[in-house]
Amino acid sequence: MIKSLKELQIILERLISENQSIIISPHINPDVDAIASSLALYMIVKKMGKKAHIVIDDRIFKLDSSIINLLSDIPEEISIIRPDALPEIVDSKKNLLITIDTNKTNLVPFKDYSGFRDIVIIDHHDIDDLTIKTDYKYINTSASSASEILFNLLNLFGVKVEGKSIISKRDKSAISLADYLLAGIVLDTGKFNKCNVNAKTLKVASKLLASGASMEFVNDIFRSENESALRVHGLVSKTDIDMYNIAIALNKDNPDMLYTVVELAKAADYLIDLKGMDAAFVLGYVRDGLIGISARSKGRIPVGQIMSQFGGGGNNLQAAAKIESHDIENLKLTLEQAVKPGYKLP
Ligand SMILES: [Mn+2]
Repeated sequence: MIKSLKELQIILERLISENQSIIISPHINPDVDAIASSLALYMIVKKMGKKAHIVIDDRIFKLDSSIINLLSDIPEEISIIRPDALPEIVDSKKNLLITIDTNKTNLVPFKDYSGFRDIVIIDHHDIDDLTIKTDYKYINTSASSASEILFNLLNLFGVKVEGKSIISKRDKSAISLADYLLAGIVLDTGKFNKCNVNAKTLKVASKLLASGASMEFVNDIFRSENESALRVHGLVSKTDIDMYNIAIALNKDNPDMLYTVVELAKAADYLIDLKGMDAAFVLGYVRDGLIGISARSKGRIPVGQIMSQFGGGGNNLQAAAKIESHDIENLKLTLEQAVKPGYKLP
């Protein structure tokens, strides 16, 4: 475990210069915090005269439109790669992997780590059994976000965040690393509404604004999030409550519509909160031929067990599964059959 940011800086300096290929991996289905902190880390590697590659894994989940927009804004000189391109890059014996905004084996796009000489984790989430095995773990659970950690790390490395250095490819407007990092903090703190906000968070936000970060840029990102919210409402409005206190939702009017896993989960979260609801299941295509199910329960209906019958997992309050299928209506019928035997009236 790495105990301080200063120690992290020293380790990064050594490992970045010792290794040939440097791979930065945010969690799969990256959010704004993961992208912003990956970009910041990219700048640190660049400052050290090396080139890094940021791996974006969109194979399982369809990325949110706000993320697609953010990624398409990033200038070409910053190497964004998909996991398929990794074997070509990780070909020497000197490869460094830095995971950011995650520490879990199931949230990075690698099956094995034998190709990496060194692995560094930079994260604000707690460790558990799924944490990637490495001595180089910097975990700061009191930081609001990976963006907050990276802002402080940029300062240690002497990388400037002010100045509109990144020119958006889409609308040619000038944006800076400060814009991205502020957006990361705003996202992870629920617009400064969550308990993970403390004086240090606000200090970083204040410095980012002083460095020229634009609230307009941040608000723009959330506008596309609002579009996503409307899609979630659309799903919720098409819910069947055929069975007593069990909600099953899918988009019957437009069954082929693609959703992100986050959207399915948000719809399920909304439904389980309804009064008297015991379980909620939301079905939607996450890509062509792959249907996601997000399941929630108040405890009486073992959704974890039910989702494991579909090859998924989770616990008995929150669970999910992904099923290869082109027939969502039929999957709903199978799900109804699976739900019924587990249901006991109070
Ligand atoms: Mn985060």
